[in-house]
Amino acid sequence: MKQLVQTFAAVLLAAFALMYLTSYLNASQGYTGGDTLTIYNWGDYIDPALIEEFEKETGMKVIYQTFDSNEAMMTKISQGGTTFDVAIPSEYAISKMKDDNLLLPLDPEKLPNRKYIDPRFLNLSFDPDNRYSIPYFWGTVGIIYNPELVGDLKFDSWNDLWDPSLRNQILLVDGAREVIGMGLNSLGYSLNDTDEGHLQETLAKLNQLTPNVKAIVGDEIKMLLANEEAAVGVVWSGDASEIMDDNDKLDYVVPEEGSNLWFDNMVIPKTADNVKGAHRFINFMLDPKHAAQNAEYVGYSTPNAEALKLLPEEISGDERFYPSEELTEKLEVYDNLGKRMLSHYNELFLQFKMFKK
Ligand code: SPD
Repeated sequence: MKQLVQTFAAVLLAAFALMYLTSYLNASQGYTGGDTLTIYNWGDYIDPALIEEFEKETGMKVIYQTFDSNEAMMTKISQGGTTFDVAIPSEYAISKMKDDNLLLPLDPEKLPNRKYIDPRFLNLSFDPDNRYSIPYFWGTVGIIYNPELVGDLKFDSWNDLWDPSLRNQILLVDGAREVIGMGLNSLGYSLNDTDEGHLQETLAKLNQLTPNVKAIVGDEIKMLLANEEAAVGVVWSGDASEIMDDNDKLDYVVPEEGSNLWFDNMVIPKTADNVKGAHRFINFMLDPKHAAQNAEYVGYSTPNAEALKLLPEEISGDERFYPSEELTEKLEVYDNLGKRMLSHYNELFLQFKMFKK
């Protein structure tokens, strides 16, 4: 009998140890169960207080992971093995993820707060009817600069970046589409150009920019520019707005040759485990109060019409970050160029980075 009790106790102990190990491994690898929700977002792209509020309101535990490019995010999701319940890709990535069958359709019944989104940001070509995606933030790519450090340059042209007076003064956002796109625009080409001659010409022109490029950086670009460690940056508009909050000497401009208009949207990847929780989170973020709080915290532009009304006029009325439809119509949205061409853009960007070293 004693031996039976001992065996039973040992089995029980082993079962508990296994349960503990499984839940530890699941959490560390992003696997989720019914009461956990794994979110995969860009770095610095949410007010952490909203995550806490969501957890309190729903009793769910949020596992939050970040990426720094659409390419890295798509690779991770397509490899499988890690479960993400909500992700926040940009438009061309959404189109590619749809093609690659990596997304689940959204259930509109579970997203009543979708009604607050400005119709201008719905039914866009990368996801007609918003079957798979709901707007999160939007913006442009442009130039932030310190007028005290750049002489007469106004950066109404991308070509101003090549001015010899800017030696070692420019920080570039670490994004293949952004840097190649800026090079293409500076030559008068579309930022979706796939002509090999134009792309090689762009690479050669970007290589000529290297004496002016101090560094190609991720989210730390904000701190470096706010601290005036460089005079100029090529950045996403929301980052510019956040930098200018810390240093109001700086200004942001979208050059006249054109630039990128982008949209980051919430999606539910195919590998989601907690689809109900994912809808709950998306609907929570669409609540105007939460969307306004988030926009104010991260500095990016909200597509939520009701949230916009809750923001201070100095934010919502700033045309640099809330440009009119008339202005945005002149900008280009990145197309899904297909797997081969997207890899080619990445290769060219890598060659530019190697040339810079
Ligand atoms: N730090 C958050 C950055 C998010 C920027 N998303 C812009 C994507 C443009 N393709």
